[in-house]
Amino acid sequence: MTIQAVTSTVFTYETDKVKDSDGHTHPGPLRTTKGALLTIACEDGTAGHVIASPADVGEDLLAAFVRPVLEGADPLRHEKLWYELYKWQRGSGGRLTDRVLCAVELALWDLIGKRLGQPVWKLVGGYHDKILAYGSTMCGDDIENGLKTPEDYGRFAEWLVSERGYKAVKLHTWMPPIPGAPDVRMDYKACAAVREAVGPDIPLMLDPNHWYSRQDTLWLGKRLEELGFLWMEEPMEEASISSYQWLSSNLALNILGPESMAGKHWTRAEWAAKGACDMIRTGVWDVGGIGPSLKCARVAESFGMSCEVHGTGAGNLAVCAAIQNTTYYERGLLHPFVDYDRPPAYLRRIDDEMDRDGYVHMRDEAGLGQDIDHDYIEANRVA
Ligand code: LLH
Ligand code: MG
Repeated sequence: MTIQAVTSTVFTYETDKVKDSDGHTHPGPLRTTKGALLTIACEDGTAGHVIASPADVGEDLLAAFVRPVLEGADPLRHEKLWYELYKWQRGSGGRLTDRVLCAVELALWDLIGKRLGQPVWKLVGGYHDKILAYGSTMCGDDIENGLKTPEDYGRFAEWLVSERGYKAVKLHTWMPPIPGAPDVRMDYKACAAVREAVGPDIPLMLDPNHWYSRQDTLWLGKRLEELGFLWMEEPMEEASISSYQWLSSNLALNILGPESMAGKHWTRAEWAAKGACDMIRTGVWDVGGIGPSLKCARVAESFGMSCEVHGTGAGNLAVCAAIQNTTYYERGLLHPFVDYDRPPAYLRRIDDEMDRDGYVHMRDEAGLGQDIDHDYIEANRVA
Protein backbone atom coordinates (compact mmCIF):
# COMPACT_ATOMS: atom_id res chain seq x y z
CA MET A 1 0.00 0.00 0.00
CA THR A 2 1.46 3.35 -1.00
CA ILE A 3 0.39 6.95 -0.53
CA GLN A 4 -1.30 8.38 -3.60
CA ALA A 5 -2.54 11.83 -2.62
CA VAL A 6 -2.03 14.53 0.00
CA THR A 7 -4.72 17.20 0.00
CA SER A 8 -5.92 20.03 2.19
CA THR A 9 -9.53 21.22 2.32
CA VAL A 10 -10.17 24.64 3.83
CA PHE A 11 -13.64 25.17 5.33
CA THR A 12 -15.52 27.73 7.42
CA TYR A 13 -17.10 27.29 10.84
CA GLU A 14 -18.49 29.41 13.65
CA THR A 15 -16.49 30.02 16.81
CA ASP A 16 -17.14 31.90 20.04
CA LYS A 17 -13.43 32.39 20.75
CA VAL A 18 -10.99 35.15 19.80
CA LYS A 19 -7.23 35.52 20.07
CA ASP A 20 -5.83 38.71 21.60
CA SER A 21 -2.87 40.62 20.16
CA ASP A 22 -0.43 38.32 21.99
CA GLY A 23 -2.11 35.14 20.78
CA HIS A 24 -4.00 34.15 23.95
CA THR A 25 -7.50 32.74 23.53
CA HIS A 26 -10.55 34.34 25.19
CA PRO A 27 -14.33 34.12 24.79
CA GLY A 28 -15.67 36.45 22.10
CA PRO A 29 -18.70 37.16 19.93
CA LEU A 30 -19.79 34.46 17.49
CA ARG A 31 -17.82 34.84 14.25
CA THR A 32 -16.87 32.81 11.21
CA THR A 33 -13.35 31.44 10.96
CA LYS A 34 -11.48 28.87 8.86
CA GLY A 35 -10.13 25.39 9.54
CA ALA A 36 -8.43 22.86 7.29
CA LEU A 37 -8.71 19.12 6.82
CA LEU A 38 -5.44 17.45 5.86
CA THR A 39 -5.97 14.11 4.10
CA ILE A 40 -3.35 11.51 3.23
CA ALA A 41 -4.88 8.83 1.01
CA CYS A 42 -3.64 5.51 -0.38
CA GLU A 43 -4.52 4.05 -3.74
CA ASP A 44 -6.98 1.57 -2.14
CA GLY A 45 -9.01 4.48 -0.70
CA THR A 46 -7.75 4.19 2.91
CA ALA A 47 -7.28 7.73 4.20
CA GLY A 48 -5.91 9.45 7.28
CA HIS A 49 -7.12 12.87 8.39
CA VAL A 50 -6.38 15.62 10.82
CA ILE A 51 -7.92 19.03 11.44
CA ALA A 52 -5.29 21.76 11.35
CA SER A 53 -4.93 25.48 11.00
CA PRO A 54 -5.04 26.44 7.27
CA ALA A 55 -1.62 28.11 7.57
CA ASP A 56 -0.02 24.81 8.64
CA VAL A 57 -1.28 22.78 5.67
CA GLY A 58 -1.27 25.37 2.89
CA GLU A 59 -1.06 24.23 -0.75
CA ASP A 60 2.41 25.81 -1.09
CA LEU A 61 3.76 23.69 1.80
CA LEU A 62 2.19 20.50 0.49
CA ALA A 63 3.59 21.09 -2.98
CA ALA A 64 7.09 22.10 -1.90
CA PHE A 65 7.78 19.65 0.93
CA VAL A 66 5.06 17.17 1.83
CA ARG A 67 4.04 15.57 -1.48
CA PRO A 68 7.64 15.01 -2.67
CA VAL A 69 8.28 13.01 0.53
CA LEU A 70 4.95 11.20 0.94
CA GLU A 71 3.60 10.40 -2.51
CA GLY A 72 4.49 6.86 -3.55
CA ALA A 73 5.79 6.03 -0.04
CA ASP A 74 4.77 3.22 2.31
CA PRO A 75 2.90 4.95 5.20
CA LEU A 76 4.00 2.30 7.71
CA ARG A 77 7.58 3.63 7.42
CA HIS A 78 6.55 6.67 9.47
CA GLU A 79 9.91 7.21 11.18
CA LYS A 80 11.72 7.40 7.83
CA LEU A 81 9.07 9.76 6.44
CA TRP A 82 9.27 11.96 9.54
CA TYR A 83 13.06 12.19 9.16
CA GLU A 84 12.81 13.06 5.49
CA LEU A 85 10.44 15.92 6.31
CA TYR A 86 12.50 16.99 9.33
CA LYS A 87 15.61 17.27 7.16
CA TRP A 88 13.76 19.65 4.88
CA GLN A 89 13.26 22.02 7.81
CA ARG A 90 16.76 23.47 7.74
CA GLY A 91 16.60 24.48 4.11
CA SER A 92 12.96 25.58 4.13
CA GLY A 93 13.64 29.15 5.28
CA GLY A 94 11.48 28.63 8.33
CA ARG A 95 8.41 27.59 6.32
CA LEU A 96 8.39 23.93 7.32
CA THR A 97 7.59 24.43 11.02
CA ASP A 98 7.13 21.82 13.73
CA ARG A 99 3.38 22.45 13.41
CA VAL A 100 3.47 21.43 9.74
CA LEU A 101 5.47 18.34 10.69
CA CYS A 102 2.90 17.57 13.35
CA ALA A 103 -0.13 17.91 11.05
CA VAL A 104 1.42 15.56 8.51
CA GLU A 105 2.53 13.06 11.14
CA LEU A 106 -0.91 12.97 12.83
CA ALA A 107 -2.70 12.36 9.51
CA LEU A 108 -0.12 9.66 8.77
CA TRP A 109 -0.82 7.98 12.13
CA ASP A 110 -4.56 8.18 11.48
CA LEU A 111 -3.97 6.47 8.15
CA ILE A 112 -1.78 3.77 9.75
CA GLY A 113 -4.39 3.13 12.44
CA LYS A 114 -7.17 2.83 9.88
CA ARG A 115 -5.06 0.59 7.67
CA LEU A 116 -4.26 -1.75 10.59
CA GLY A 117 -7.73 -1.46 12.15
CA GLN A 118 -6.23 -0.31 15.47
CA PRO A 119 -6.42 2.84 17.62
CA VAL A 120 -3.24 4.90 17.44
CA TRP A 121 -2.90 5.17 21.24
CA LYS A 122 -2.51 1.38 21.36
CA LEU A 123 -0.15 1.17 18.39
CA VAL A 124 2.26 3.61 20.06
CA GLY A 125 2.20 2.14 23.55
CA GLY A 126 -1.27 1.71 24.96
CA TYR A 127 -0.32 2.13 28.62
CA HIS A 128 -3.47 3.87 29.90
CA ASP A 129 -7.00 3.04 28.74
CA LYS A 130 -8.26 6.06 30.67
CA ILE A 131 -6.48 9.14 31.95
CA LEU A 132 -7.33 11.84 34.47
CA ALA A 133 -7.73 15.28 32.94
CA TYR A 134 -6.85 18.55 34.58
CA GLY A 135 -9.04 21.56 33.92
CA SER A 136 -6.82 24.12 32.20
CA THR A 137 -8.24 27.64 32.33
CA MET A 138 -7.93 30.30 29.67
CA CYS A 139 -5.65 33.22 30.47
CA GLY A 140 -7.06 35.97 32.70
CA ASP A 141 -9.17 38.66 31.07
CA ASP A 142 -11.13 41.81 31.85
CA ILE A 143 -14.58 40.27 31.39
CA GLU A 144 -17.09 40.83 34.22
CA ASN A 145 -17.68 37.47 36.01
CA GLY A 146 -15.20 35.85 33.61
CA LEU A 147 -11.57 35.49 34.72
CA LYS A 148 -11.07 39.10 35.76
CA THR A 149 -10.34 38.74 39.48
CA PRO A 150 -8.78 36.20 41.87
CA GLU A 151 -12.30 35.57 43.18
CA ASP A 152 -13.44 34.68 39.62
CA TYR A 153 -10.72 32.02 39.48
CA GLY A 154 -11.75 30.69 42.89
CA ARG A 155 -15.43 30.46 41.89
CA PHE A 156 -14.65 28.82 38.54
CA ALA A 157 -12.21 26.29 40.05
CA GLU A 158 -14.80 25.29 42.63
CA TRP A 159 -17.31 24.71 39.82
CA LEU A 160 -14.78 22.68 37.81
CA VAL A 161 -14.11 20.41 40.77
CA SER A 162 -17.48 20.06 42.47
CA GLU A 163 -19.82 20.34 39.46
CA ARG A 164 -17.76 19.05 36.54
CA GLY A 165 -15.65 16.39 38.25
CA TYR A 166 -12.10 17.61 37.58
CA LYS A 167 -9.56 16.19 40.01
CA ALA A 168 -6.88 18.79 39.23
CA VAL A 169 -6.84 22.37 37.93
CA LYS A 170 -4.27 24.55 36.16
CA LEU A 171 -4.52 28.33 36.05
CA HIS A 172 -3.33 30.47 33.18
CA THR A 173 -3.25 33.93 34.75
CA TRP A 174 -3.18 37.44 33.30
CA MET A 175 -0.82 38.18 30.47
CA PRO A 176 -0.39 41.29 28.29
CA PRO A 177 -2.31 42.91 26.62
CA ILE A 178 -4.76 42.57 29.56
CA PRO A 179 -4.52 45.88 31.48
CA GLY A 180 -2.31 45.60 34.58
CA ALA A 181 -0.73 42.32 33.46
CA PRO A 182 1.59 40.76 34.25
CA ASP A 183 1.60 41.05 38.02
CA VAL A 184 3.04 38.26 40.21
CA ARG A 185 1.07 39.46 43.20
CA MET A 186 -2.21 39.15 41.29
CA ASP A 187 -1.09 35.70 40.12
CA TYR A 188 -0.46 34.71 43.72
CA LYS A 189 -3.86 36.01 44.81
CA ALA A 190 -5.58 33.95 42.10
CA CYS A 191 -3.65 30.83 43.15
CA ALA A 192 -4.49 31.43 46.82
CA ALA A 193 -8.18 31.97 45.96
CA VAL A 194 -8.26 28.69 44.02
CA ARG A 195 -6.52 26.77 46.81
CA GLU A 196 -9.02 28.20 49.29
CA ALA A 197 -11.95 27.28 47.02
CA VAL A 198 -10.98 23.65 46.24
CA GLY A 199 -9.36 22.68 49.54
CA PRO A 200 -5.98 21.09 50.25
CA ASP A 201 -6.39 17.80 48.33
CA ILE A 202 -6.84 18.93 44.73
CA PRO A 203 -3.55 19.14 42.78
CA LEU A 204 -3.05 22.63 41.33
CA MET A 205 -0.67 23.99 38.71
CA LEU A 206 0.22 27.44 37.40
CA ASP A 207 1.14 28.66 33.92
CA PRO A 208 1.76 32.42 34.37
CA ASN A 209 3.21 35.15 32.17
CA HIS A 210 6.21 33.71 30.29
CA TRP A 211 8.59 36.64 30.70
CA TYR A 212 8.99 37.17 34.44
CA SER A 213 12.40 38.05 35.87
CA ARG A 214 14.27 35.53 38.00
CA GLN A 215 13.36 37.43 41.17
CA ASP A 216 9.62 37.67 40.38
CA THR A 217 9.58 33.98 39.43
CA LEU A 218 11.35 32.94 42.61
CA TRP A 219 8.99 35.03 44.74
CA LEU A 220 5.96 33.43 43.06
CA GLY A 221 7.47 29.93 43.23
CA LYS A 222 8.04 30.21 47.00
CA ARG A 223 4.38 31.22 47.47
CA LEU A 224 3.23 28.27 45.35
CA GLU A 225 5.26 25.95 47.57
CA GLU A 226 3.32 27.29 50.56
CA LEU A 227 0.06 26.68 48.68
CA GLY A 228 1.10 23.09 47.88
CA PHE A 229 1.11 23.47 44.08
CA LEU A 230 2.19 20.49 41.97
CA TRP A 231 4.08 22.43 39.31
CA MET A 232 4.74 25.79 37.62
CA GLU A 233 5.46 26.00 33.90
CA GLU A 234 7.10 28.53 31.61
CA PRO A 235 7.40 31.55 33.96
CA MET A 236 10.50 32.85 32.12
CA GLU A 237 11.99 32.93 28.63
CA GLU A 238 12.73 29.28 27.91
CA ALA A 239 15.74 30.02 25.69
CA SER A 240 17.64 30.84 28.90
CA ILE A 241 18.39 27.35 30.21
CA SER A 242 20.68 28.93 32.85
CA SER A 243 17.71 30.78 34.34
CA TYR A 244 15.80 27.53 34.68
CA GLN A 245 18.83 25.75 36.19
CA TRP A 246 19.03 28.58 38.71
CA LEU A 247 15.28 28.43 39.40
CA SER A 248 15.16 24.65 39.82
CA SER A 249 18.08 24.73 42.23
CA ASN A 250 16.33 27.40 44.32
CA LEU A 251 12.86 25.86 44.55
CA ALA A 252 11.41 22.64 45.91
CA LEU A 253 8.39 23.29 43.63
CA ASN A 254 8.39 21.20 40.44
CA ILE A 255 9.33 23.18 37.33
CA LEU A 256 7.84 21.79 34.12
CA GLY A 257 9.46 22.60 30.79
CA PRO A 258 10.26 23.43 28.12
CA GLU A 259 6.96 24.00 26.35
CA SER A 260 7.48 26.56 23.62
CA MET A 261 11.25 26.19 23.19
CA ALA A 262 12.20 24.85 19.74
CA GLY A 263 14.37 21.76 19.31
CA LYS A 264 11.97 18.86 19.89
CA HIS A 265 13.32 15.97 22.01
CA TRP A 266 16.89 17.26 21.65
CA THR A 267 16.10 20.40 23.70
CA ARG A 268 14.17 18.37 26.25
CA ALA A 269 17.21 16.10 26.73
CA GLU A 270 19.41 19.18 27.32
CA TRP A 271 17.00 20.51 29.94
CA ALA A 272 16.93 17.16 31.73
CA ALA A 273 20.72 16.72 31.57
CA LYS A 274 21.36 20.25 32.86
CA GLY A 275 18.85 20.01 35.72
CA ALA A 276 16.77 22.87 34.32
CA CYS A 277 13.43 21.22 35.15
CA ASP A 278 11.86 18.52 37.30
CA MET A 279 9.32 17.34 34.74
CA ILE A 280 9.63 17.31 30.94
CA ARG A 281 7.10 19.06 28.69
CA THR A 282 6.11 17.86 25.28
CA GLY A 283 3.10 18.42 23.04
CA VAL A 284 2.52 17.12 19.54
CA TRP A 285 2.14 20.61 18.03
CA ASP A 286 5.28 21.83 19.85
CA VAL A 287 7.73 19.09 18.88
CA GLY A 288 6.56 17.87 15.48
CA GLY A 289 4.16 15.03 16.23
CA ILE A 290 3.55 11.86 18.20
CA GLY A 291 6.94 10.28 17.35
CA PRO A 292 9.10 13.07 18.84
CA SER A 293 6.70 13.35 21.80
CA LEU A 294 7.32 9.68 22.58
CA LYS A 295 11.07 10.40 22.43
CA CYS A 296 10.59 13.24 24.96
CA ALA A 297 8.76 10.77 27.19
CA ARG A 298 11.64 8.28 26.95
CA VAL A 299 14.13 11.03 27.81
CA ALA A 300 12.04 11.93 30.86
CA GLU A 301 11.73 8.28 31.83
CA SER A 302 15.51 7.82 31.62
CA PHE A 303 15.97 10.70 34.06
CA GLY A 304 13.27 9.40 36.42
CA MET A 305 10.93 12.24 35.47
CA SER A 306 7.35 12.47 34.34
CA CYS A 307 6.52 13.81 30.91
CA GLU A 308 3.51 16.12 30.96
CA VAL A 309 1.78 16.70 27.64
CA HIS A 310 0.88 20.21 26.47
CA GLY A 311 -2.47 20.82 24.90
CA THR A 312 -5.63 19.23 23.95
CA GLY A 313 -6.92 17.10 21.05
CA ALA A 314 -6.63 13.58 19.68
CA GLY A 315 -2.86 13.60 19.07
CA ASN A 316 -1.95 14.75 22.58
CA LEU A 317 -4.50 12.37 24.07
CA ALA A 318 -2.91 9.46 22.17
CA VAL A 319 0.51 10.37 23.63
CA CYS A 320 -0.88 10.60 27.19
CA ALA A 321 -2.50 7.19 26.82
CA ALA A 322 0.56 5.62 25.20
CA ILE A 323 3.16 6.42 27.87
CA GLN A 324 3.61 5.25 31.44
CA ASN A 325 5.34 8.30 32.90
CA THR A 326 2.65 10.95 32.71
CA THR A 327 0.12 12.24 35.20
CA TYR A 328 -2.65 14.09 33.38
CA TYR A 329 -4.22 15.07 30.10
CA GLU A 330 -4.56 18.87 29.69
CA ARG A 331 -8.23 19.59 28.96
CA GLY A 332 -9.07 23.10 27.83
CA LEU A 333 -8.80 25.89 27.53
CA LEU A 334 -11.76 26.41 29.90
CA HIS A 335 -13.70 29.54 30.77
CA PRO A 336 -16.99 30.23 32.60
CA PHE A 337 -18.53 31.53 29.34
CA VAL A 338 -17.35 28.76 27.01
CA ASP A 339 -19.02 25.34 26.66
CA TYR A 340 -15.99 23.11 26.13
CA ASP A 341 -18.11 19.96 25.82
CA ARG A 342 -19.98 21.19 22.73
CA PRO A 343 -18.22 19.98 19.56
CA PRO A 344 -17.35 22.45 16.81
CA ALA A 345 -19.45 22.03 13.65
CA TYR A 346 -16.75 19.98 11.86
CA LEU A 347 -16.72 17.26 14.58
CA ARG A 348 -19.58 14.94 15.52
CA ARG A 349 -18.18 14.68 19.04
CA ILE A 350 -15.23 16.21 20.85
CA ASP A 351 -12.00 14.20 20.94
CA ASP A 352 -11.83 14.11 24.73
CA GLU A 353 -15.21 13.46 26.33
CA MET A 354 -14.74 13.32 30.12
CA ASP A 355 -16.79 11.41 32.70
CA ARG A 356 -18.06 12.81 36.01
CA ASP A 357 -14.98 11.47 37.82
CA GLY A 358 -12.56 13.48 35.67
CA TYR A 359 -11.41 10.64 33.38
CA VAL A 360 -11.10 10.68 29.61
CA HIS A 361 -11.60 7.13 28.34
CA MET A 362 -9.67 5.91 25.31
CA ARG A 363 -11.76 4.65 22.40
CA ASP A 364 -11.31 1.35 20.62
CA GLU A 365 -11.77 2.87 17.17
CA ALA A 366 -9.22 2.57 14.38
CA GLY A 367 -7.09 5.67 13.86
CA LEU A 368 -6.67 8.76 16.00
CA GLY A 369 -10.23 8.67 17.34
CA GLN A 370 -11.54 11.91 15.86
CA ASP A 371 -15.15 11.86 14.65
CA ILE A 372 -14.88 14.28 11.72
CA ASP A 373 -18.08 15.42 10.00
CA HIS A 374 -16.93 15.13 6.38
CA ASP A 375 -20.36 16.18 5.08
CA TYR A 376 -20.12 19.45 7.00
CA ILE A 377 -16.62 20.11 5.69
CA GLU A 378 -17.68 19.37 2.10
CA ALA A 379 -20.73 21.65 2.42
CA ASN A 380 -18.65 24.50 3.86
CA ARG A 381 -15.47 24.20 1.86
CA VAL A 382 -13.76 27.35 0.63
CA ALA A 383 -13.11 27.30 -3.09
O1 LLH B 1 -0.84 31.59 26.41
C1 LLH B 1 -1.81 30.87 26.39
O2 LLH B 1 -2.90 31.16 25.87
C2 LLH B 1 -1.65 29.53 27.06
O3 LLH B 1 -0.46 29.52 27.77
C3 LLH B 1 -1.67 28.40 26.06
O4 LLH B 1 -0.58 28.49 25.19
C4 LLH B 1 -1.79 27.05 26.62
O5 LLH B 1 -1.95 26.15 25.55
C5 LLH B 1 -0.69 26.49 27.48
O6 LLH B 1 0.40 26.98 27.61
N1 LLH B 1 -1.03 25.41 28.09
O7 LLH B 1 -0.20 24.79 28.92
MG1 MG C 1 1.65 25.93 29.13
